[in-house]
Amino acid sequence: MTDEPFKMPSSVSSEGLGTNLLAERFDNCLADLWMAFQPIVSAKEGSIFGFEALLRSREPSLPHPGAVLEAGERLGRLYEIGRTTRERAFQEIPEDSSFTLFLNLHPLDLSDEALIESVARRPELAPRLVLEVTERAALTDIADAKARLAELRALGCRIAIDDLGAGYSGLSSLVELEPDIVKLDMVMVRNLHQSRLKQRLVRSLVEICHELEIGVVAEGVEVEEERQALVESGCDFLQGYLLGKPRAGFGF
Ligand code: G
Ligand code: MN
Repeated sequence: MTDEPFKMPSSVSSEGLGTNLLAERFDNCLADLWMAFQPIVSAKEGSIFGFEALLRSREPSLPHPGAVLEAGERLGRLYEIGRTTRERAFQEIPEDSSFTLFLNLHPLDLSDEALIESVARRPELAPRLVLEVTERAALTDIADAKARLAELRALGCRIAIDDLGAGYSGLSSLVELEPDIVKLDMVMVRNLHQSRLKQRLVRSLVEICHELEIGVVAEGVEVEEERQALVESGCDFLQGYLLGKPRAGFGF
């Protein structure tokens, strides 16, 4: 017996893999990754407000975004994920459109000079960007995180708190980041119509956000009853399989 924690088989987790092999798989993944886009609609009208860009991997050993991020972290190559996904998403956005593009940031991306540069190079795009941050890795660990966010804001980007209510993104992030938008995690959305407590919480949160001029997006909306309860709670925007699954391009 050892005190070693249980390790997933290497086909599932990158843990325990040789660095060279992992690097090879990571290279393949980056060379071949694609972006899915999921619609975010206005709660009242159902019209498209924007799309969230979501990383998708074709590398079988790194099948989902979590695995890709974990590999990037282990290899010290996390920046490359952000750089590649931004490049792909910016390439794809049609110039004759005006929707908002939501992009996920890893907190470490904030210390990457290339992030600010990539936004500064596309001044016409910056006001259409919402950068989503979570507290998965505490932002307080990143030197100058707030200064970087301020720079991005000065370029015209908006900032969203992702996964609010999920545990790793708490109310303190509201105070800390003063976001333009909050994204309510799907744990708060799931079966909202069946929980008076959730309804009360969502309603209060929406009220506070509106007082602070923060827009509220509800994530992971799957059924009509949830949609209805969210509209009644005053949510501004909806995202989830009910409204549209993530897929290639900006179809709806
Ligand atoms: O952490 P973040 O909120 O960025 O992750 C969004 C993830 O949630 C994406 O991987 C997306 O595929 C997934 N997703 C989007 N809509 C739904 C939904 O309605 N239900 C579920 N279960 N997952 C969803
Ligand atoms: Mn997100």
